[in-house]
Amino acid sequence: MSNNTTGTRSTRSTRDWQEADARHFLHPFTDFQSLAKKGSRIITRADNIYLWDSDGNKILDAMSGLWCVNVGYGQKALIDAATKQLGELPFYNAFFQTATPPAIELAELLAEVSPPGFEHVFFSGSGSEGNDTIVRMVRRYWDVLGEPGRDIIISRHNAYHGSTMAGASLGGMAGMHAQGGLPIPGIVHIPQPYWWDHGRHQGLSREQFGLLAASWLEDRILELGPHRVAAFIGEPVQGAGGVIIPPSTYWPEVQRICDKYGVLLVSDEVICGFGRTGRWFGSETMGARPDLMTFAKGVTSGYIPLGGVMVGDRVAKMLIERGGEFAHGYTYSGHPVACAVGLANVRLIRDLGLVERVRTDVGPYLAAAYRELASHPLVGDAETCGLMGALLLVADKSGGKAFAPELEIGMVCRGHCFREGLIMRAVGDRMIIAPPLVITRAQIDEMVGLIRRCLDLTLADAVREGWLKSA
Ligand code: PXG
Repeated sequence: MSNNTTGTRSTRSTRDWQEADARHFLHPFTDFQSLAKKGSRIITRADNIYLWDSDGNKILDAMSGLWCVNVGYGQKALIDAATKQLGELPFYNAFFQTATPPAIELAELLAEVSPPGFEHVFFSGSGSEGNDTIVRMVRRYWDVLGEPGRDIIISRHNAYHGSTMAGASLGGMAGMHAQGGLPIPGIVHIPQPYWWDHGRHQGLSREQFGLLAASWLEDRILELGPHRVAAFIGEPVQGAGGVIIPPSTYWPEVQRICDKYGVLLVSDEVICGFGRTGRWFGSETMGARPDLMTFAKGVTSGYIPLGGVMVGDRVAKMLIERGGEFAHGYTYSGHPVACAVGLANVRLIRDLGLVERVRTDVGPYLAAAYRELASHPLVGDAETCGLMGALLLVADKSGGKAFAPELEIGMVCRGHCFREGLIMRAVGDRMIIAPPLVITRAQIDEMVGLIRRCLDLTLADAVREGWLKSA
């Protein structure tokens, strides 16, 4: 037990927080021992797009917390909704012929903002749980239809679908599969639609490559036998994988292939949902019409945990009319406080016109800034989709050669960001952002100024250390 359990927030020093943290708190996706040596940065408060740490440093949060704080920090409508609901009814379940007003009203509102054909929602507590629901629901659908052997779900390498057994199995992260005997049976992976790695060297245009990458889905369906393939799942834009924006030809072709073989199409909207790409859902931006959509994060702007699945008519009709009891659910399915916050959040996104703003104003403004960043000597490729952006760092701009992996150039750049008061993630050599949707043009200028400064500092390191390669 800690010897300082009585300390109040204001009286504990950063050092004290770090020591207690290292003693007791096992962080997600973390090398515990190495974090204990370095010490965590303690984040104590936030407002709009900024965070403050326990030493009083102000930080521009270009990652929206973890891809979730779409409306920015400190929104009174969300705080009030939570407070009011906590007082009125902090919890009741939805299992035994009961429901609560916030869960019903949020379900109603989600059906309204979703594309046509989505009238039903199944709530979970997170994106990972939402994808567990996807696996259960997809297989149940084919069971009810009398095709129980149709149980394989196709996903992609370098996808991220969560960290539960099913989520991590659907995901295509080799490091996760290596721990704990994953993937679970019945989940297979095809290569991702990443032009830079898989299409550029073959001399294909991005559009040509998009069709090729989609054809890998058809190849796999035919290899397995269409009667065995239940569903295909993908993120419209891969987030955790490094903001991999597929060519415009990819998703329409994936849609055509799924239609051809009757395979269910699942769009994991955990990151892309709720305005991130400039439409309510990323699949709308990408030109796909999924049967199921996983959501989480942006549904409450991360103020409180909530996730779920939007269930399209094809699946809903089968489960409702012919399925009997669906033996699946969570204590917190339709949690009233989470749903009250979700309701306030989705209304706020709508009232502030944030989705439209991303599509027609701040999204294009960020895209223009990134076109300029593309000329930086370290940047091989710069792309955005709505308010997601990626910069690929290269050792030789003219030939696009990569840095030696052991240099961990992304982490070098991230270190500069950390010191300069900017949160930008590194995924390998891709530097990625996904700022709150409320960010203004002036704040985008500020953010891009910081990004440029961190790139300059990284370039100076690379020159000094002789890491750059010539063409
Ligand atoms: N699907 C997608 C597309 C996600 O991005 C999940 C599912 C799982 O959601 P929960 O709520 O169970 O975490 C996610 C989560 C990263 C990072 O490193 C990304 C996520 C989570 C943690 C880290 O970018 N995305």
